[in-house]
Amino acid sequence: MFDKILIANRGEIALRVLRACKELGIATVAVHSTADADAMHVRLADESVCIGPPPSKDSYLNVPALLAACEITGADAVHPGYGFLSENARFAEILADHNLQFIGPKAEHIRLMGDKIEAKKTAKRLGIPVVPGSDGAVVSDDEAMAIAKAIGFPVLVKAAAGGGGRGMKVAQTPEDLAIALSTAATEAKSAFGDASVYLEKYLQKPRHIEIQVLGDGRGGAIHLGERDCSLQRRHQKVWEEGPSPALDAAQRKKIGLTVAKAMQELKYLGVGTVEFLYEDGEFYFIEMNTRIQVEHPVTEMITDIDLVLEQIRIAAGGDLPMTQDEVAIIGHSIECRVNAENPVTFRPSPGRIQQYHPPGGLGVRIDSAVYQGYVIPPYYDSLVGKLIVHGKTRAECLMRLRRALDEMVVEGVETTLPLFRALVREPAIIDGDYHIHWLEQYLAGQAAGG
Ligand code: MV4
Repeated sequence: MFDKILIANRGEIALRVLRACKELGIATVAVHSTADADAMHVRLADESVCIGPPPSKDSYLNVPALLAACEITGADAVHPGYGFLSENARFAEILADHNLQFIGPKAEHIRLMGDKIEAKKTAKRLGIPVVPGSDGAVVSDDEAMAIAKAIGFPVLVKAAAGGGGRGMKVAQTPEDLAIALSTAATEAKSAFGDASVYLEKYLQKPRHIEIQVLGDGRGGAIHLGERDCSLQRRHQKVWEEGPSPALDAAQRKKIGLTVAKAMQELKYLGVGTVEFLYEDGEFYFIEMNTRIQVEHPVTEMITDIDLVLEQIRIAAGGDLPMTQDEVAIIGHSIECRVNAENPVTFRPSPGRIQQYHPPGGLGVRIDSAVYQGYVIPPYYDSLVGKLIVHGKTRAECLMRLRRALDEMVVEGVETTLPLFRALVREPAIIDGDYHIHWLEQYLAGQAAGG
């Protein structure tokens, strides 16, 4: 096992990793920008190192500064959290070159899944269902038209180097296709330096369902059920829950075992998430994330597995914590991402938290690094904290969420709490009857006075 882990992140995930390290008896090193000197992860870590000025590129993304921090503290492993350097294959390789263990997947798998075309080809080869479309990059308008006509309009043009919704263009009809191809390629070239695009059938009202996996890197891999992340705004997830209200146990088992088998064949190491669009009873692979995700607590609550702790154990060469047969999905969990933003305009609202009262009680969890008097800096994401609830059933979970939201107090900055208090009373949410466009349509209706 590692002796000392450097946590190359900030905010709630830095604290989350720190807690797992404490439980494993591993010493911790926090790193921070000058803007984060008063942060909770800095206070709770055994040691801390200032790695640069506020902009992320000069601090949390500053690889030489991180290597120097490892050197001076004698850390033997680095946990990247999510975002920042968590899916940077080169960073994983540089750490290895310095005899430091990257707590994450093999660099080759990070790189493979970062290329959306290669990821999709790999998924298909491993027996995972994919969206009908081009087999790789499209090279000409004529080729694209032939494929589009074969799969049927509308089609979606996606950037190979994209992901998370960047560089996508819908072509509703054959007349739209040439423009969709050229704008997607131009945008992809300027955003990612790679103009390659590929084509997919456009799914109109799917759900976003993702399968959590855990692999030992030696051919052992299990799935831990799914999370439904359909409620999002501008590709930012707002509410995540598990199990998905759309699936039954047989569907869960079928897609879960397909994904687990694929990860066994890949010899995947660590935690990962295989993302699908789900429509009319069918799953369609879109991407794989090779990191711990923001919404991982939903899975922790329904499986009683500490994903961050297992991630660390596995990075140190440990075995999987259980067999697939021993994984049980218990009850229901919902996570709300509470952001320091105006609940209507979503404009960021950094500043001092004047009053803070987190909710508590049975089945209520808060993953947050804020405290009363803390000043949310303007330089980073606006997550105040995640409210995660668990119940025996979805109905109990919703009841508990309503109660917890009513208890929670965050004053001094604007937050998205009022949005969640409205959502838990919406019939479509209560019924679990929503899709990836539901929230934006709901917000448009609210803005129109509906
Ligand atoms: C799609 C799609 C419809 N059809 N692919 C957006 C982010 C990226 N991960 C994939 N995305 C989509 N891919 C096909 N073939 C619709 C989306 C999409 C979306 C997906 C998941 C969650 C929210 C979304 C919001 C808009 C579009």
